[in-house]
Amino acid sequence: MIQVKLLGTNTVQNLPWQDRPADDTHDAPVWRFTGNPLIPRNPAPGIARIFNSAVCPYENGFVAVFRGEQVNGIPAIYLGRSTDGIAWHIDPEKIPFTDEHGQSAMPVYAYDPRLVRIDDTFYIIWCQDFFGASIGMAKTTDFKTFTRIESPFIPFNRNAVLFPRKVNNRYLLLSRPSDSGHTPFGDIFLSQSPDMTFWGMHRHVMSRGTNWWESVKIGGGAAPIETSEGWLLFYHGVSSTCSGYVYSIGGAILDINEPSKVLYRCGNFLLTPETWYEERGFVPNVVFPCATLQDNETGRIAIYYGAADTYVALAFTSADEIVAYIKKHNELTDNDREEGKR
Ligand code: BMA
Repeated sequence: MIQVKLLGTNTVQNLPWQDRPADDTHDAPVWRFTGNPLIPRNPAPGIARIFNSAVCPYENGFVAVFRGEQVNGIPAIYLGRSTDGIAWHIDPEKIPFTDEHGQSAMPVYAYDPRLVRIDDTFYIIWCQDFFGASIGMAKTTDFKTFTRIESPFIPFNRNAVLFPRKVNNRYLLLSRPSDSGHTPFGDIFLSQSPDMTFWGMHRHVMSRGTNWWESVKIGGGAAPIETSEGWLLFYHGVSSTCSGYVYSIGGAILDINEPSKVLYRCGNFLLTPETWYEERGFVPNVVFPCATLQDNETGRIAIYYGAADTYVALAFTSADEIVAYIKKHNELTDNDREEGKR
């Protein structure tokens, strides 16, 4: 098997981990944490469910930005802290976003947050109302003050994910332009910025797949992981069935210097709903990756994903195994390979 090096600076030695069970019969080398789901329903006053949430190493432990579905049905973002990445303390107050003058600047609603560290700044990226669904962003260095920064896009766009470092001296953001409803289409695009304010030089990265499990739409998941083989991307792929959409986790590897070029894309899903907490919930049959933790030394990767729009769950893989699996089942289309500029 190839030896894959994890190269990112956000390496963490104490990431949560379990070895793959010896009797695991799944085709893809991704296995679930036996303690799933991590957070029960009604985890704090006023919050009915927490799911589709992101984590980062911070100080000696971990922080999370949680999508908390409030009891009035409106999603908001809450802060969590953990020493082991498994047991979480959730702040019962919403994250207090402010503008650059320190005045309160709370989004009307906010969902599917990602949390990405670039140098010493942590960026929170989420979906919000901007006269239609679009992307909200904020930054913090201390998890006490959270300052909003400009929205990168006009509506409609959902599902934005930052790269953990600049490439060619530009910040990179993956997103999925969409519509105002349940969006029966969607590809992943890349946008670039010199300053995290002005976004442009848009490139197409990947189209929804020819394989059925990702044939309706796809969207970025966890922040791409820098490896010796390219940027390892866990994303979500959606198929349409008689009883609604099914969300699975897919994997691809993007060119390290030109990430709009896909080098490998796995024709098989890596994880698809099959446990009770993925099949049963507010929206059944959803696994929705939002973050990873990884350790450069061991190549271990912990994937945090939302389950059934109700729970946060955890799965594991290793850099060597997952890259080998993606390469073995590689199925690229012509537009995956191209720079994505027309
Ligand atoms: C998407 C987003 C996600 C959600 C998924 C399944 O459009 O709204 O937050 O997990 O649908 O309901």
